[in-house]
Parts: sequence; C-alpha cells; structure tokens
Amino acid sequence: MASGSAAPDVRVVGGLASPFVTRVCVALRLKGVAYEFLQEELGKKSGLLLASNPVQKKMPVLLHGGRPVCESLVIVQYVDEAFAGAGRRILPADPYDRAVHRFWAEYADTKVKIHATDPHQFRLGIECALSGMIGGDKAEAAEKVASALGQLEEAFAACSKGQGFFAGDDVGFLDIVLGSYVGWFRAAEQITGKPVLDEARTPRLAAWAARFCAHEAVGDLMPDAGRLVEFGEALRAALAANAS
Ligand SMILES: N[C@@H](CCC(=O)N[C@@H](CS)C(=O)NCC(=O)O)C(=O)O
Repeated sequence: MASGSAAPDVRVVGGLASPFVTRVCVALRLKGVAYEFLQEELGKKSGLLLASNPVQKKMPVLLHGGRPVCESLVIVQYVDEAFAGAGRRILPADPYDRAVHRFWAEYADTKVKIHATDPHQFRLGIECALSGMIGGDKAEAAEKVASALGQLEEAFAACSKGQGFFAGDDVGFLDIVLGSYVGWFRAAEQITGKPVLDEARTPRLAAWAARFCAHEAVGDLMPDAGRLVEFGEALRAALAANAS
C-alpha cells in the first residue's frame, strides 16, 4: 500500500475505447470500488503504462496501492478476490461453474477479438470483428466469428439457466468478458451494415447485449459505436504518423 502517498488506492491506466479496459471499470463498479482513471493519449504509451506493464506494454493496468496488475482477465479476477467483501461476487461460487465460465471467457477472447492497433489492418479487423484471421479472407473470417458466436449462444443458454445473464440474474465474469466487445460489434455493424449479433442466428445474445449495456454497472462505460468508428480512424492516423 502506498501509505502517506496522495495517490488514490485504485487507479486504472487505459483508454475508454478499449474493450479490455471496459472490463476492469465494470468490475470495479460492480464491486463499488472507487478508482481514478488515468487516460492514455491516443496512439502513445505513457511512462506509467510502460513502467507498470513492461512485458506487454498494453492497457489496461490496474494499480492497487501502487502495485500493478496486468491482463484484463487477470485483473477482473483480482478485483473479485481483492475486494471480496464488497459488492456481489464476479466469478461463480462453485468451482465447476468457475471453470466453465473461465473456459468460455478464454474461448471468447480467442475467437471473437477486435484488432484495432495495426493501422493497416484496423478496417479489416473491425469489418469482420474477427479473430486471428487478419490478412485472410474477410467472408471466411466473418463466418468464423459468426460460428463462435453461435457456440456462445449455446453457452449462454446453458450458463444462464433461463435468466438474463451468463452469471444468472446479474452480471458476472463471462458477461463482462463478452459484453466488453458489444460497443465494437455495434461499430462493426455501422461500417458493414451487417449485424454481428444476429437476431435470427443468436437471438439470446442479441437480447443479452442490450440488457448488459443497460446495466447500472455498464451504462456510460460502453463506448458509443459512432465514436468508436471515429476513434478507429483517428487511431489509424496517429499510429501511421508515429510510424513515419
Ligand atoms: N490480452 C490483453 C489485451 C490488451 C490489449 O490488447 N490492449 C490494447 C488496447 S485495446 C493495447 O494496449 N494495445 C497496445 C499494443 O498492442 O501495443 C488484455 O486482455 O488485457
């Protein structure tokens, strides 16, 4: 703990357009933990970010009592444990359920990922909301994402047991992980005119996404799709300028 320091106990280093950063802020809100948000400048990395996450040099970083925690899934789980006495629990109480939710979180992050940091590939990334298929065939990539979302539709049915969220009656770990992408899904929809969460193909997830965004712990933390599209263009330009 940074006793005697003026710095608040909990700080988040990141940018509000990052789905990974959204996760951390939603987790802290669910726990009712106050935090200071340290906004990174577009296309640059602050000294604090580089010093706090020297291995990956990526946001988000959570600073708790001055100690850094990196990787959004690690951070969300850390928040659940470090503030166990506050708010509702984020990970399921049952070890088997926890394992299932972690499995699907890992699946979502592997298969349904938005790549926005490469200036040359950003548009392709957002158009397909794709995973690991950058540089490949767009239609094939979009189909792979659609297929992964189909799997997650089934996972939702199994995990939610007829309730509104993966975690049941309220937002939990898997809701935060997949839900953080919803702003980017909507941005992709604006660009392509095609739904990512298709009401015909993934009706449960389409309804869940609206419910997630309307949740009191999410609300204004979910970036507006139009602003994400603008952000993507500005990021491309900033990265290209930095590269030249
Ligand atoms: N697996 C990481 C991904 C974090 C990540 O990719 N962050 C992006 C912003 S959305 C970043 O900092 N990119 C900078 C870079 O790739 O150099 C997590 O879940 O925290």
